Amino acid sequence: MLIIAAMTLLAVGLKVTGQNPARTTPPPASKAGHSAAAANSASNPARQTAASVALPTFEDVTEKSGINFRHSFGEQKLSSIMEATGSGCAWIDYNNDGLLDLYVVSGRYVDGVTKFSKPDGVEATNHLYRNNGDGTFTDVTEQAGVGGKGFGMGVTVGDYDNDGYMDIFIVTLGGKGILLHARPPAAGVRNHWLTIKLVGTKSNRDGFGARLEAVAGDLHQYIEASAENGYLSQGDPRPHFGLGQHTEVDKLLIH
Ligand SMILES: [Ca+2]
Ligand SMILES: [Ca+2]
Repeated sequence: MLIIAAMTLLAVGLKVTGQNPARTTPPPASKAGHSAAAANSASNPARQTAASVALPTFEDVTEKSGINFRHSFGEQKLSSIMEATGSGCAWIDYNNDGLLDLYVVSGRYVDGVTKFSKPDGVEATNHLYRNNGDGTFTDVTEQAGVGGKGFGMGVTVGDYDNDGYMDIFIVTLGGKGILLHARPPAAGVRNHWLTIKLVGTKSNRDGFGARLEAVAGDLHQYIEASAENGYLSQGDPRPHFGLGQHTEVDKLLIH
C-alpha cells in the first residue's frame, strides 16, 4: 500500500539530540542522562566528562555479523587514482521490513582500464546483505540478482518509479551506468511503506537536515533527510520508511 504524504516543513533545522543516520538506532538519551551531562559540563566540562561518563568501546563484529565483503580493484597493484578511491556503499531497506540492509560495490579487473598491472584473480562482485534484525546479516546477492557488472564506483538508491520499492543505480569505471529496478513481491505478500516529500516554506526546499521519527507498531525508525549516498552519489531526497506488515504509522514527528 503506497502512502505519499506531502508535508509542509515549518521548522527545518531545529536542534535535536540523539539522531543517528542508521534508522534502527535507539532513541535519544533520557532526560536524566542529559541532566547529568549538563551538570558535569557546568562545573568542569573536560575533566568531569572524562571522569564520570562511561565511554563506549568497539568490537570488530564483521565476521560475526555475517558480512564477508572483500573489495577488489581487480589488479595486483594500484596503478591509478581511480582504483585507489574505492567504491560506494548504501544503506537501503530493499524489502521494506523497517530494517536497513547494506549494499556494497566492488571494483574488479576490467581489461584496458589500466595497463601497468595484471589481474589479481579475485572473483569480486557487489553484495547485498539483508538485515536480520538481530545484529546479523544474510548475503542475498544471488537471490536478489544484484551482483552487478563492471568496475563499480558510486552507488545510490531511490524509488525512481514510485512503486514503493527502492531501486539501485551504480556508476562504473570505464563502462555504462547500471540501473537495478526492484521488482516488488506479489500483492498480498509484500510489505508496506511510507514515502514523504518534505517542502520547506522559505529556503532549503527539500528540507535537508530535518529529522524524522516514525513509529508503526514495534517499528521505531529515524531518518535524517538527505540525498547523500555512497561515493560521489546523490539519490532520492524523499525519506522512505519500510513498515513491514503495518498499513499505517502510529506516530510521525518531523524535527
Ligand atoms: Ca530491510
Ligand atoms: Ca521502485
